Amino acid sequence: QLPVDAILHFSNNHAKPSHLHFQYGTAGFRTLASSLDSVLYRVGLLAGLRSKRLDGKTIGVMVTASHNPEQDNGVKLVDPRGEMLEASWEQHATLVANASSAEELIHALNEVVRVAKIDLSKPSRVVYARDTRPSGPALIRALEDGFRALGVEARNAGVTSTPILHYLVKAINTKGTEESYGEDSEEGYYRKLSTAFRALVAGKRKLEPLLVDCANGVGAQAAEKLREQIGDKLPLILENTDTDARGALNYNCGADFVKTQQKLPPSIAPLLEKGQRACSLDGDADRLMYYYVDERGHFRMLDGDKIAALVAAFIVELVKLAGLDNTIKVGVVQTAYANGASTKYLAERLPVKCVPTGVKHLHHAAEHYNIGVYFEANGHGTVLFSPSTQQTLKTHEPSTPAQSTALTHLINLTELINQTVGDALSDMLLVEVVLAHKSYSGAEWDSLYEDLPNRLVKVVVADRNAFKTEDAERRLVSPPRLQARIDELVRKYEGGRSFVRPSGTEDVVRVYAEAAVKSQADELAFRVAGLVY
Ligand code: 16G
Ligand code: ZN
Repeated sequence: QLPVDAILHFSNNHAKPSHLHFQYGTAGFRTLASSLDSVLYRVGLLAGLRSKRLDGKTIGVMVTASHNPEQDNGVKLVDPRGEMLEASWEQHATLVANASSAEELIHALNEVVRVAKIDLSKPSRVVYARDTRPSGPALIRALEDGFRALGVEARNAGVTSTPILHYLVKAINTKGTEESYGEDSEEGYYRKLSTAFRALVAGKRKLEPLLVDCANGVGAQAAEKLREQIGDKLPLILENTDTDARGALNYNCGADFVKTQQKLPPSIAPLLEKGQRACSLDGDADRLMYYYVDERGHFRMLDGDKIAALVAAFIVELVKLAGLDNTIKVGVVQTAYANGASTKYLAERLPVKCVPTGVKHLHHAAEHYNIGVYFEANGHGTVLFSPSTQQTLKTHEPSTPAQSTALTHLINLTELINQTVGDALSDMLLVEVVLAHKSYSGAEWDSLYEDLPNRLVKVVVADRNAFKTEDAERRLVSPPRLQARIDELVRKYEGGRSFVRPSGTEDVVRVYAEAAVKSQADELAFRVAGLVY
């Protein structure tokens, strides 16, 4: 039986605004923070049910709106292995969030208990955290009321990054087992990453200082703690670390600003010397953008595609050096937004798969390889080593010193990389390891391939749900005949490629276009947008 009285009692303080509809989408629930109180309370209840369903395994709850403006907030559930919430539960979450009254809420919860076959007598455990948004503390209190109502054993991880929360979930659930993911504390996370990093750069030259734009978010605190532990091989200069200044979060800085504006954050511009590497985190430190200013003073962006190219090629090389290229297959997963030049570069070297937008799709596809590298162009990504591959790495007997070194590097990479989800700080250390090993400057990394000019525009339409896609979002099946007209346009452009998809996070349709020259990419994007409108 559900503790109906307790649920009703707390519900009084967390009534749902009647005019709002909530949807658990690619980013969980996300909207203006001021609309989210009832959602947080109900997510507290739901997290408890999810844990009961999984026999008391610990579920994660992260309160953040990532790269979105400071006045927004959001909430996401994390499954026991540190992964995104199982897809079927997204509907349960939406159902529970939209119950119009306290009685309807009980009804919706009972429905979830029935459909998901939940044994309410099981224990429930949750670990939760928030980013630095000023709306965070009040939303956390609403969440905690949900835990209280259901009698959840809840652990507060405080203010931390999204990837650290994912790490904690996995560490807690694997504690004391053979697959232990690490100590279940923030300190354990810093120690794990920095130990692996120091081992991977031992004997390498000291790296040039790296400027880190922390987006005035939670990444600033985490980067500071990492900096203390990674040693002197990589000097980090931390900028935009003001997490108290109102309105500063993600404002004119951060990974999303860099990717969408394709320029330096104004706060970084005066600090950056020609050729010097810099990178931007987003507001919850799960996205990463690199960049530099070239000899001619031009801004050059090294996005998720460039990171994938750098990292995948390096791992393929190590696997070969270790003498394991017949046993371990490396593959890459991208989305339709990946620059065509990156796809070409990668496909010449290893298998590449394209999947729909959203981390859950990339993550699942990457699990099908022995080593799966996935990155979205927006800078979210990681590398997954399958359990059998990790076993192979541990037990393989190298036959030469060179093989032994490569093997040790690969094992250290499994420790350096946060395999639960994209992690800006772990990815940053990964990039720096590769640059150190290859003795690459930013410009040399950049020259792996030349990006095709591209343009992304958004179009406000009457009903974005009218747009349905296939082939990993690269083609429209509805509205009817629209795809044929897009194809006809694309044919007129040299190196032309364009696709249209409904956003999963905003009430718009997005149009992407690529062409051999910039003006043509812009023109193609606007002409396709004209067809959509
Ligand atoms: C969310 C996704 C991100 C995706 C973006 C697309 C997760 C954790 N995040 O931020 O992967 O690139 O949505 O947004 O899945 P869109 O559907 O509005 O283009
Ligand atoms: Zn983020």
